[in-house]
Amino acid sequence: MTGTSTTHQQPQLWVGVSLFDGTRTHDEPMTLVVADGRVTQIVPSSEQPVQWEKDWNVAGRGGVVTPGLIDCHTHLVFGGNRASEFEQRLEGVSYADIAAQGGGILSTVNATRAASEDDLFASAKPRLEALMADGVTTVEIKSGYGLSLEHERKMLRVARRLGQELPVDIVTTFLGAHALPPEYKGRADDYIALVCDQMIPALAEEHLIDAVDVFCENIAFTIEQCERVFQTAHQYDLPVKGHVEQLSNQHGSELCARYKALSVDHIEWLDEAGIQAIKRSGTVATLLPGAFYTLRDTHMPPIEKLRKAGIPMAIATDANPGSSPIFQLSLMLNMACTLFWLTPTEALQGVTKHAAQALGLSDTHGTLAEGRAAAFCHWQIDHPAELAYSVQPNRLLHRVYNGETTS
Ligand code: DI6
Ligand code: FE
Repeated sequence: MTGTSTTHQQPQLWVGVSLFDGTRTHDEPMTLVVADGRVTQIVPSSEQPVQWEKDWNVAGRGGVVTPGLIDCHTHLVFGGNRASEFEQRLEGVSYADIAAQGGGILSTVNATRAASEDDLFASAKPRLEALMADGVTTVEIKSGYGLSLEHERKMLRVARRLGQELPVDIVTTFLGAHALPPEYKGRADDYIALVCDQMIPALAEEHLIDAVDVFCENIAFTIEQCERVFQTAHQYDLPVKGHVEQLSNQHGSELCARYKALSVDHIEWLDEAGIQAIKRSGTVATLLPGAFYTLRDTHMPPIEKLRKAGIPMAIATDANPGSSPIFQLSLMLNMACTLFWLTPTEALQGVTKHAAQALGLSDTHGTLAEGRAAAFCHWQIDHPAELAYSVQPNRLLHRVYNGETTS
């Protein structure tokens, strides 16, 4: 540095921290140097030159540093809420029954269609801020409650605007094949034709889509219909992913693997053939313990088999008004361990390195390394495992995004 520029800020130091870097927790206290929005050095604190603390700012000392957390599967933009269905479920009506009666996703579709872009922005913003206050610096947001070009566009524009107005990276996913809109009842193939022939081309042209998702399930779309959507996505050079094997095994994971999907999500009913397929395709297995918990699911995803196969496991909130009205990613760390028997390290990898991979962002996000953009969290705890161990808000001391401390 020449020292002539006034725009360069003094490097900031984070000294004597217990560092989880996205892959592992370092054995000894570490020091991070942040300059011009980047992590420029990571060294053991015992080897830190004395001069550093004399010349530069110490922004934090002690505690734990992790990469900024990544919520790689959310439906954060939606109208209304479904508290009344929560009450129905408590009276014994199942999620699938509610959906079959025109409630569930479709009741959120009605409320989302009725909402303006500003309404949707205003209701999504505090949900996003809740995630950010919990250490999240990257969030994937899906469409899928509009189910027409006009309303899917509206949702995706809101997602993009959230990323422009708040200090957080937003990745958008088009989920037109989420549910059959009422006006297409009995004409699912026609709706899929609309998704493929009109929605994806228009929304891709408007740069509103980073990836394409489907809901492959007996209450949603068939393998053949999902494959049509994937073919179209690939024509527009968009990566794909799938809500698969959530309520039954439709072999959606094998379809996803054939299309080199970034991730397969839910996967409670994933079988051996599916595991081998996603292993070959390098697809991430995304676990959504909040939906498992909310739906009182009892069919566990095949964690031990995934682990043995060496498949990267991501963890996300699935934040949505029906099956996972949960806007706290740190709670998912605890649930992943308690419900799914992940280790705290696996859980932390699931919201950092592996979540980045599930979004196709491995080169830039999810791990802390010299040269990377500074997106990390400084926590008031002694060891990274504590993040998964206790369910406790307000432990975030600093959230650093693009080198700026935002809380
Ligand atoms: N699976 C989910 O977990 C969400 N969508 C889906 O396909 C649930 C969406 C909702 O219930 O509103
Ligand atoms: Fe979902």
